[in-house]
Amino acid sequence: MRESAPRTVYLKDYTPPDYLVGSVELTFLLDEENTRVTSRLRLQKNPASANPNAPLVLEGEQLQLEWVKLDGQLLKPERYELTPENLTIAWAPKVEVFTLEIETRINPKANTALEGLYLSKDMLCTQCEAQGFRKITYFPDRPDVMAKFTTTLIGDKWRYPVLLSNGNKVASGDLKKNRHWVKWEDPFPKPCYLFALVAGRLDHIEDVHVTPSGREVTLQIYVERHDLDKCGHAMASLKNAMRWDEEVFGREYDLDLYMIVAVGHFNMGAMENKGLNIFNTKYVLARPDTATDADYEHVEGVIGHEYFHNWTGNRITCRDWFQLSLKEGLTVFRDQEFTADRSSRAVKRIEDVNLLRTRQFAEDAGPLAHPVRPDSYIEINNFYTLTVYEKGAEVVRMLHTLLGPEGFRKGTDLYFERHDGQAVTCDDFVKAMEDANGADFTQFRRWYRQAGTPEVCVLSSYDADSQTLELAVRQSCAPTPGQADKEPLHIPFAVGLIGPDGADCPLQLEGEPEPSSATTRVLDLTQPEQRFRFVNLPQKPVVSALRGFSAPVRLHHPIDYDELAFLLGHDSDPFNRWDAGQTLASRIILSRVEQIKAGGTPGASDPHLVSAYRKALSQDWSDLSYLALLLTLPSEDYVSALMKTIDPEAVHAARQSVKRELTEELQDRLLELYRSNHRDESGCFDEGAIGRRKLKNVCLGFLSELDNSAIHALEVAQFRGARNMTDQIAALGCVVNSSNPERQACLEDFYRQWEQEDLVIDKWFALQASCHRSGALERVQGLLAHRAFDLRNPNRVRSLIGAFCQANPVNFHRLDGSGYRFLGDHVIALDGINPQIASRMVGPLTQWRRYGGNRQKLMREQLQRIAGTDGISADVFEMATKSLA
Ligand code: B3K
Ligand code: ZN
Repeated sequence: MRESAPRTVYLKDYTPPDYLVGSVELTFLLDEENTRVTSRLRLQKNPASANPNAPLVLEGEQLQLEWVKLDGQLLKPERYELTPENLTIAWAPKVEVFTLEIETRINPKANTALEGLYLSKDMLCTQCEAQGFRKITYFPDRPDVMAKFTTTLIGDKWRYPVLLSNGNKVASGDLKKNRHWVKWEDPFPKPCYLFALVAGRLDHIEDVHVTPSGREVTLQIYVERHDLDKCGHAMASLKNAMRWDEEVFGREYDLDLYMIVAVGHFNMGAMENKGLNIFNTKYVLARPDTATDADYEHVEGVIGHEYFHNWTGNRITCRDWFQLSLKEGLTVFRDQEFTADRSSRAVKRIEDVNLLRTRQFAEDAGPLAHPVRPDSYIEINNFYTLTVYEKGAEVVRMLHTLLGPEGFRKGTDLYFERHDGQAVTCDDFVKAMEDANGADFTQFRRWYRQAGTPEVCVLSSYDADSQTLELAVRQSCAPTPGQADKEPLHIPFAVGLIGPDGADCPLQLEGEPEPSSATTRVLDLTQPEQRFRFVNLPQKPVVSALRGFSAPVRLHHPIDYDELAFLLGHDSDPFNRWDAGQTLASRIILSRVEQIKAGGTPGASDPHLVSAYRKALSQDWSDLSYLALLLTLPSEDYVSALMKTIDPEAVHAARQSVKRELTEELQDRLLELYRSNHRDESGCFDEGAIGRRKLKNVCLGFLSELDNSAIHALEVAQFRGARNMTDQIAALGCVVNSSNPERQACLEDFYRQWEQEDLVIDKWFALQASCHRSGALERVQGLLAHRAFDLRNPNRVRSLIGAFCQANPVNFHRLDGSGYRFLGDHVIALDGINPQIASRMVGPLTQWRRYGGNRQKLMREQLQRIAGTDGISADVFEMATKSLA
């Protein structure tokens, strides 16, 4: 056990900082194992501090303190107190402004947690959000202390020819012993979590962007030499993102230089450090033969996301870490809109909602449920969650829906004008939206403080005599940990009515003089129960509820198979059209689950689904990516989420059997579509070529269910002939998940072909880890010993251990508990290396309540074992104990 439970931090305890930092000058004498950091802080008392006699408390962890000087005078050790977490000077000068100088030493090579200053291969780099700066030097490490940073980097010319930090390069020079120095100055005050440095042997590509006001911005992307030919897409993405933010939000960039550095060892996707973004290579590098279409899209999305943070995060930052969604929810909303504008809006919306409904809803329904603005945390790194990011973005999206695009833009304009240069709260953001529009979001604010997914039930009744349709809508929300009683929320509920001819009906609510021009109406749900009566409807319409997924709620809308098929055929709302198909397929898979559990042999294939598919397959579609989604069966995770108690084997078997039957019925058409869309357009990334690849590969996925020699040959031909990664990996996936006799040969060839490309080898691991054939655990265990596997590289850990535990439910949840034990072992092993990554891996175990008795017991056993491990980190401790509570 840990010796003592780690400390919990509460939002209600927030107080303003006692001291402010005007400026800080940092000097780094860089060395892999012994870096010397000197800092010179200009400090002053904060007039807003509640305590005029407060001691000066700085945060610092795992630092070796050399000396401290106050206003130039060396401090004797009795003048300060040093603990493993703080440097405290009880008696700070009473003068207005004073100077504190500190020297510390750190060992980047020993830093396997990848937080603070660390080594990625031969490159030195930093990650400071949320609280990594305290592993570099003693500092008031909180986001509401914003300071001007000047940074001088000194290093060996051969090892560290490139020396980068935030802002503008202002001076450089040579030193004795083959060393050199570079000085950087960032004119914008920033919290220390946005500090960054990079030193290493790097190459770069360069371009220029001219902002509307005429500022010429130099854009640079730094990578290892070997990757220089994989940066073009990232650069194009950056330029697109800059233009988009200028046009859509009226925001332009504010420095003369914007740098991105790609590193191979990174705990998450990327980091928005001011002027010097540091990225996981996964979200920078892309070449048609090494990256899939999905990778291309993610690169553009993440480049956009980090760029957009320059205004939503950096210029205006968070007052405290409870406000994390202020920057993350808003920035995710912005990157979603960017991608929607750049590609297919409907497809983007479906992908985002899919993620939200399968993963965020599970988080919101589990033991770790928390509000978008949490009330407390033990380890803030555990709160970079789907709730803070994705649900946070949905909350911003609802404001956009309620205010309309112009009203929303007025709100963001006011927000930027009012709070530029400040550290603020989610409430300040909502206030700006209200003030700019004369709106009242008092009730809406509950979305920030109330956890859990609301349930919305809709009942409709049509009265032919009065030609009216009444909607009775009820909302509720189940209790979540620490929140027993829930209040009703302000839910924007978008509905449309579709007539028997398939066209949208004019919408006129009782009491309105005439129908509105729009055929989608956003109803304001504010009460536990409300009724809405639509008039002037000569024929009974079908209700299309929650169009565009206008709120992050679980919808209950009793509607029969025929109506679902009708919506799938006619709904003018592309999200709801797709969703009708998903609901239809889920119901059929779920009834198959019941048959399987009852020991019965599955009945004949379901006529509703077959005819719906046949219809979709026979139509002409302009957006083939959309058609590909329409044809994709709901995932096992999605179907599981609809069950009271999850039975992973039955879900897997049921979904597979439905897929196989559909294929048997429709194989000719699937093959025809496959053939007509299978062309070599490897270097093309227009919507057309991407759509053709997506559709073709969905068809191949169905066809591979036939598992016969003709299809095996087709798979292998695509695999061997592919000149782009989308086609190659899709074919390999089919090969590996079938009984194709060339399975092993293809896997070996793929490895040999891509041995030098880390990101492609990650795909090779992930593909095998998520293979649903039996024996996956043994194969994963074998791969742990592979020479390319490394527990210290987060991308590798995610691609093997993460993929097995999160993307292979039927194997992970093996009834003997061996999957759970495997995860327990690796969480414990990883915790000693990198607590953030270990903590992320705990996720699947936290869902134990959703499974049957024996699985529950086995999962709990692992959580107990993890929580009881000697010296376990606060990160993992919080996840394990909260999910057991
Ligand atoms: N702000 C960073 C996330 C930092 C995570 C720290 N554990 C990336 C992003 O959301 O843009
Ligand atoms: Zn972000």
